[in-house]
Amino acid sequence: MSGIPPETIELSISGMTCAACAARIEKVLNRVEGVEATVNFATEKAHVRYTAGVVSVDALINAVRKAGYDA
Ligand code: 9UX
Repeated sequence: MSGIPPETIELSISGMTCAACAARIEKVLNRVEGVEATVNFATEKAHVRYTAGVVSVDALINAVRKAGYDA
């Protein structure tokens, strides 16, 4: 695909209490259109590659919040 190059952002995640939490957040973020995310439980960071204009940082944060965590 041509077009807008992806942006990357590092989100600080709070509220994860076990490693499966990280997997859950990863799933939630990756379900968002235009997003590729990995979540590190140990560092409490989400590394997110997204297409600006398709998805906003607010939308990423809201997805994390809706899943019961904070970013
Ligand atoms: Mo672990 Mo996280 O049992 O929502 S998955 S605490």
